[in-house]
Amino acid sequence: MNKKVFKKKFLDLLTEKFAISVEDASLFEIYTTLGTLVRSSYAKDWRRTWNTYDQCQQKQLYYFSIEFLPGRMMKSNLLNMGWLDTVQEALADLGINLDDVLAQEPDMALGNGGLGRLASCFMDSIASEGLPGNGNGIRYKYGLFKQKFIDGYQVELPNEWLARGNLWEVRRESKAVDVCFNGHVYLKKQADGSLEPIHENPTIVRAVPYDTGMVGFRNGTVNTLRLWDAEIPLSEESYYRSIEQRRAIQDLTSVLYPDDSNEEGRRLRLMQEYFFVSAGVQSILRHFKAKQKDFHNLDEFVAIHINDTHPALCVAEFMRLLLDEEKMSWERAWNVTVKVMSYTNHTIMAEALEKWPVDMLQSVQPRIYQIIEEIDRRFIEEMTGVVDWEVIQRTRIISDNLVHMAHLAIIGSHSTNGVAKLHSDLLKNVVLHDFYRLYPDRFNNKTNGIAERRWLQLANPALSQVLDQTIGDSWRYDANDLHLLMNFREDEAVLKQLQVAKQANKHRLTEFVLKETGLKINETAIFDVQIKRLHAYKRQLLNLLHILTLYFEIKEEGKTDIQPRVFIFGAKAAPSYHYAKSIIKVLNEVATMIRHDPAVSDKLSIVFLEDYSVSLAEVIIPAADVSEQISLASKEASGTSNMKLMLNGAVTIATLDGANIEIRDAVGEENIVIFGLTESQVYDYYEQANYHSYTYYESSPKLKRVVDSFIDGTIPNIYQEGVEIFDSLLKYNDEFFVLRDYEAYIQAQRQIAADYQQQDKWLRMSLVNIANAGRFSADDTVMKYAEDIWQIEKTNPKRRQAEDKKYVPYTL
Ligand code: 26W
Repeated sequence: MNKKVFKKKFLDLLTEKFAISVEDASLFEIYTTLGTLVRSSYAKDWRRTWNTYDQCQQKQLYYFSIEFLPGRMMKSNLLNMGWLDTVQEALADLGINLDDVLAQEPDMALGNGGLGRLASCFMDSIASEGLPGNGNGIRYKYGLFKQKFIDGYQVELPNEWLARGNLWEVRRESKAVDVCFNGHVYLKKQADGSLEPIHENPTIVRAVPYDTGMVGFRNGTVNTLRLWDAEIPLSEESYYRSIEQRRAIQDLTSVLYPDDSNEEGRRLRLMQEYFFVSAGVQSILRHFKAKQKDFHNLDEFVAIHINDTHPALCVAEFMRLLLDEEKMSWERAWNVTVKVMSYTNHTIMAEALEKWPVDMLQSVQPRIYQIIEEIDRRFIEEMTGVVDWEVIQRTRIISDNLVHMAHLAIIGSHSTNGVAKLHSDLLKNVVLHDFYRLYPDRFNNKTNGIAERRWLQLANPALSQVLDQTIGDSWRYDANDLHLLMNFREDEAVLKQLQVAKQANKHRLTEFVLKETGLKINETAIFDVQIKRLHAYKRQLLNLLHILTLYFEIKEEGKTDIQPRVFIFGAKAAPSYHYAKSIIKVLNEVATMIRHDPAVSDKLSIVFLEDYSVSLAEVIIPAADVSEQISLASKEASGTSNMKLMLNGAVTIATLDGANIEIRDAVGEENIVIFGLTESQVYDYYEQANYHSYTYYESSPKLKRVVDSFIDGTIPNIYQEGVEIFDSLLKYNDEFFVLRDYEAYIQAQRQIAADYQQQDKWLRMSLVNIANAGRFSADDTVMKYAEDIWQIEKTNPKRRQAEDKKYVPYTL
């Protein structure tokens, strides 16, 4: 595939599709033509990949996640196919800027934050490692809401991402399955005395799969992301006459629930969870059945991964099909189910652990509830006499009229892992300690990783070029080779090149901010970045206390030697999360106050960018100098923005929480700035219940001045929100120890300013962070999952070589 061939094919297809010449074509028509070309080119490999798995009878992984956050796919597909540079140049020859074409693609934002993005990073890595893995999720018509700031307040707008179609998906009508809800089930005695469950007058929904190719990096592997949509079953057309009934079916997959840490407990959410689980499991067993294999060793061919508790019904649905359809005995069905299933926990926040009311689950899917009841009864029976009754009470699946989904996932699978060392230890020693005692071998850690192709090669071509010139391009194939950069930490020329690349990215972001907001930011200032969902435990409020401290030091203490800083925020709050929305309002009001105050605006500025997304992160992260990872220790399971910012040369200011600890281990104390309570100090406070935020407010005039500014009118237009925050810190005793960590944080920020002023030192710190970021590659993470949990293998190299010999890289 070369420029000449590409241009010919592209212009021919443009004519064929739109009967126009490139001069008259709109950017969207050019985008659609390019996408069609790309998709048709990897289609052959997509089919061959699937056939290879089939012919090799390979064990396959099915990664069940209610969220996927791929962002845009065009540039990633072009990179992984090895077309990016050629297409960029060819289009430039035709007077087209590839970036303008790429901007035509809507973000596929079918997720809230960390969990969804991790699933998409994993999809990219599983394909790039040549592992037989598929994604299974929901094709929401509306993605995560679009965020607008009206008068500083977050306003949510519908995100109709499919409005102009989606050229990456293939509708697979023939692979549709029916999913049953509601109705009631009774057990009918059969002639042979067995009891046959009869599901009477169920609501039947047709689940139609839409498949999207997951293109591996330069290896010819194209795996499948299957997203399910709900439709009215053809046969039932007549039955669902009323608009309401028809709407209810369509509503099933219409919208992504925008909460990422607080279970709303809505019936529709539970139906969504069962919908994509049942559709996915049915299609897996249908495929397996077609291969006439023996169901008893299903686990040799199928691995199902449960991404947090949202797909935990996989355990019961798998049992339902093995029992009711395949007539397997309970014991044998259970045995194979546990071997097939594995579960990842992504949060210890109590309010995020799903517990569904018994009567709700019973009415949504009566047969599934029956099976869960039996799983629970047998669990209790098995544990009775083995462990104390209290332990059984605490670990059983159904208690206080609630179905504890994490308990079902742990009892029903052979592996439960956390997403960073500290998090996995907290699961074993605190949150899931009872289960750890019952099943010690099931618990393990798999520290998160990121798709370094997207977060470096795609997002940061300037730095990628410096790396190619300095250490060669092997890092593009194995991110661990980034470590070769360590040999250049004393090399002035290389440090200078890193500085130039960072400055170019800061300039790019400055231009973007100007275009999007009209704000002119000082691109020589420190770009201090906090990008993640708005949540009290992530402590965007602590970041704001530092900004206000600098503000008053300038305004009221006449301090002048303040290192200019631009504080960049990206954050959506769940629409029902009132406190988080108040923090957004106050952040925006302080931003306005500073911008309009010439005494400080040359030194300080806050840029709160609207509608944070994967694509926006790709512009912000390469421009970051400082990475804010300041959650209260023990609360952030892992974090992944911390890894992305490190990879792009930002220096991290962090608490010893989640994966920040492993980042510190990777770069060394001198290349990161750590502060604040440790997880054990936090737990000591919980034990002794002796934290009184007031004492910190009273003991520090600086802190008192800052906290008082929330209610004393210093900050305009925040009366209600100011009081809410003031009370949360004092009256309600500051749940996330913001005042307790304030002093240490301010000191740490002083350290950052001092280090930044010594640019050679700073650049060396930046280099060491880039060089050691390879260990957080999702390629390595998924390989550990594959070896330890899923027992899946890359398509055997011998077969692969044979295939490769015949295989011609992505031709046109
Ligand atoms: C029921 C509502 C709900 C929805 C989503 C509860 C919890 C979630 C997710 C589990 C929240 C989430 O995204 N957790 C984040 O997962 C990342 C990937 O492992 C971690 O890096 C983050 O630390 C964790 O907060």
